[in-house]
Amino acid sequence: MSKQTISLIGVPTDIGAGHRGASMGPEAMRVANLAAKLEQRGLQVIDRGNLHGPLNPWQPPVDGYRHLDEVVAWNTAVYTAIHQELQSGRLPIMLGGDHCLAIGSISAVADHCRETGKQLRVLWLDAHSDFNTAEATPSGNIHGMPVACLCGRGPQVLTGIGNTSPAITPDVIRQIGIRSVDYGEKQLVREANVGIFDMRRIDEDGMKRVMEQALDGMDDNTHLHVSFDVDFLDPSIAPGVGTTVRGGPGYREAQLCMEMISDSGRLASLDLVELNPAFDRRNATAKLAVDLIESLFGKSTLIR
Ligand code: 6HN
Ligand code: MN
Ligand code: MN
Ligand code: MN
Repeated sequence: MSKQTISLIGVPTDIGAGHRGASMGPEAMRVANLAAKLEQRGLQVIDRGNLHGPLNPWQPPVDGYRHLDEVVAWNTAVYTAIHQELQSGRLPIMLGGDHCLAIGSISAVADHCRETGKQLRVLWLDAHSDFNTAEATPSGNIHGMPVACLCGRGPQVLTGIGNTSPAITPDVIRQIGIRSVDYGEKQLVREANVGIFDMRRIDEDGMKRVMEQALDGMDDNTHLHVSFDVDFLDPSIAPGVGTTVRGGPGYREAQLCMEMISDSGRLASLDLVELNPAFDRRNATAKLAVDLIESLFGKSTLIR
């Protein structure tokens, strides 16, 4: 079997976020040596450099959306880049950037799955459900809306990115680590019937049982996409994010989560988003993200 080729795509923007700084995420991941660490795992890595898009004008929301035009521009670029990497047979890692960029990446993954007859599964690792709409959002920040947009609830300029709208149906999603859902958003995720394994569930059943269920039903034909929002992790180990929520998975739980995804053998694309070096300490959160991504690609801590 030929070596798996991974492509890194930097998307240096905080256009959908409520704090500035996630635009520095891609470079922090490079400084933390992501490419070399993956190469040490026997993978071939191509760094495609950074995508380009509009600067952050830092304006208030208009009709419930902040920076909608700029969010569309960035996501259109993400869609094209990710779709091309997938068509070329590579495994794309999108280095965000804030989580609004998952609209572009997952729209590309979903189109690719339709083109190749693959079954899609999306694991959404996050403290938040990211299922807000213009009516439900407390902030207007579009990084709180990508899952809703992907499921067809949002402005046409975002739900229409890619070849099919909506890009996905809620039944392909499994959300892990959820502990902050806004009032109106709760109603929306219930209506859409999104598969949510919240922190209460992880407390009660443990990460092992939760991951078994989240990965259940996949087979050789499954394309597994992981959308990893760094605020999934407990802030005590991952301070480098703008939207920390206490009570997240610790180091061992996060490792187990990544190792079980790796063991599934189905990982085919990844977003690493919301890393914010302006909030970090000595790049510790970027280093932790690299460590966890190594586990996603098979660096096991098991002695067997
Ligand atoms: N993220 N639910 C909040 C909002 O403003 O809609 C926070 C969203 C955070 C989004 O971390 O990707
Ligand atoms: Mn998120
Ligand atoms: Mn296509
Ligand atoms: Mn989040």
